[in-house]
Amino acid sequence: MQKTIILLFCSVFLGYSCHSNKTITSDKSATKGAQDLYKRLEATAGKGIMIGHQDALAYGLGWWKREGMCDMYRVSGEYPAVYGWEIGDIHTPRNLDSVAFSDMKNWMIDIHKNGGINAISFHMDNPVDGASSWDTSKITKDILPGGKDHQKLLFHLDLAANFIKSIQTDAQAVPMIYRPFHEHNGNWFWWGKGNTTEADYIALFQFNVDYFRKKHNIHNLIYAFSPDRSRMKSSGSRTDYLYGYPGDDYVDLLGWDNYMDVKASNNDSLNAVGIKSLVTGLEMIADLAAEKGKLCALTETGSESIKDPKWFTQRILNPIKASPKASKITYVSFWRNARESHHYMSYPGHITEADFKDFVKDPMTLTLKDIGTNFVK
Ligand code: BMA
Repeated sequence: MQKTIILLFCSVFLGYSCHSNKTITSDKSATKGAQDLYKRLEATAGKGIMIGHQDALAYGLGWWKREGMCDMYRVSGEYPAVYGWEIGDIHTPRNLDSVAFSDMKNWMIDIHKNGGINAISFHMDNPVDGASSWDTSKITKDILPGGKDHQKLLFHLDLAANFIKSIQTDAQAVPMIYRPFHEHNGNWFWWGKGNTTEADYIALFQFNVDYFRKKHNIHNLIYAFSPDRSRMKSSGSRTDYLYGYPGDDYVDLLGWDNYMDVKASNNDSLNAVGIKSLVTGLEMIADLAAEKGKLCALTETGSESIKDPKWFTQRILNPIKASPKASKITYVSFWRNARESHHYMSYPGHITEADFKDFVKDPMTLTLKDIGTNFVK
């Protein structure tokens, strides 16, 4: 039986609709589209995990911008359910990875029309001197309200807001996930720990949300918070996870970036420590999300160039499936397929091809076909 049919059956007869009573609580003016998207994500929690991929339609190994092309599709015959997009360099025609914003906009609209889900991340340049988001100058205080460079923050936020508002179908704003200032517990971005105080980080996140809502009247976003595993002393620690948490009125989805980079002991080829750390962290986040009435997801993951042929089933899927709590995450999103030395999704000819097909075939994983339609009719 197709997974789609199972989900439809479940939604009608097994009370998905009960689960779906949850709504976005952070924004009383959330659009119906945003509420519906929230409910769709919520409805699958514990029953299926949507597969996501960054820049899935923009490029992959050996190709750039070809209609209908997508590495996940080339390997498995299925498209992702969740599509990650990056809006860093929003003040130029192309993002920091050379994807034209005009193309991104068209893809986002097309994805929405086909029932897929868009998720934006934002490697915002250092607004003060125009250097990249990896510039670690201590500038956060200066760009907050009252700071000497506040206008420079507004410049980037206005551009981001206008881009988001331009993504419409039938004159309605397309609902999407927005994940700003991610991995803030690491020290590699200007908004990261050590480069800004926790209080200023929180003020920045909150300012962004308030500015979008009040100044730009944007109410179609599901806001995601996403610390990085590598800078948590213990992946199961709530205190570590909640460093910089802006509050329940500013967050709808508890995310987590985990690149499975816990060091394995010499003779542990599967890296049981890394797997345990993944599951422990997801269980903690799922509990927290349930208490707060929020969604949860593995917002970024992958293993650079994927050296283990069974990585997708052995290191991600099976460990998550074995934990009813960790299985509550709504999606797992793999980072971009830039080149052989920097890719996180399988592609034709890669050692993970057979395993990735199994990963996609598993009843637990959900693709575009399971949640929407498909690009190839
Ligand atoms: C990083 C790398 C970079 C990229 C950035 C933003 O993790 O993939 O090459 O520019 O994300 O997408």
